Amino acid sequence: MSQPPLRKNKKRKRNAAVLKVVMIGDASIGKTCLVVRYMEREFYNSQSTIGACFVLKTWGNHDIAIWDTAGEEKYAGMTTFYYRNASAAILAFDMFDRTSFYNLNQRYIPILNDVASAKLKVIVATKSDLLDNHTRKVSKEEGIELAKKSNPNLDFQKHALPYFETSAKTGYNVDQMFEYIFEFFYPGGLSPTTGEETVNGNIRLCDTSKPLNTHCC
Ligand SMILES: Nc1nc2c(ncn2[C@@H]2O[C@H](COP(=O)(O)OP(=O)(O)OP(=O)(O)O)[C@@H](O)[C@H]2O)c(=O)[nH]1
Ligand SMILES: [Mg+2]
Repeated sequence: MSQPPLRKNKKRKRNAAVLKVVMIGDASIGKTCLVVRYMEREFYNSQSTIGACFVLKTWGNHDIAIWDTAGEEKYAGMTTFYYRNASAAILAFDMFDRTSFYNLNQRYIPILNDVASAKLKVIVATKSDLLDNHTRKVSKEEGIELAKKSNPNLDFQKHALPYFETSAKTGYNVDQMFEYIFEFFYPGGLSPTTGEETVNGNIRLCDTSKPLNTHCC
């Protein structure tokens, strides 16, 4: 009896992630909540990250690794390991915590520049939902200035300024921030190319709703 013809597998092969994005900033400023909001469309009180967590985002035909590093001081030695080979960095601070902004400039950016030649550094202010009842400690102008200073070779005629004010709680500007990065590296990345199926999914190798010691690196 003749065999039925093999059906062509329409699923594309998963490639090794070629783009690495690292999230950097002080503890409790909301890095993990940003990733959770983007990947899972949810907001919940996450636990402090241990070391670093990794998620894989599929953007069109591209796999993008997002590394969410721990901000707690005790992990400072190990987290810089995760900066290596990063193409882009999300440098986040809490707009109600001046020290977290100061530390980007004084601590994280110099280390990042030492270990990786990230082409894009996105400055991200977090917790904008609190603006109604709290006084911000870092102005928008200061954030913009740092974004300009951190990306001296960026063509601002071609690209929007890499500065975002965000809220993981409401979702404000979260998609825009991540997708600015993906579009920067893969313009039109979500358009189907060569008739191939366009996939938009994710793999998460860290569950922040559970004790993290067995999930994080
Ligand atoms: N109001 C408000 N609170 C937020 C927001 N994002 C985070 N938080 C709060 O800040 C806490 C810390 O957020 P995380 O995302 O765990 O902070 P982190 O920067 O990942 O901290 P580490 O993992 O220790 O480096 C959360 O549990 C929330 O209570 C936000 O957009 N709005
Ligand atoms: Mg975290």
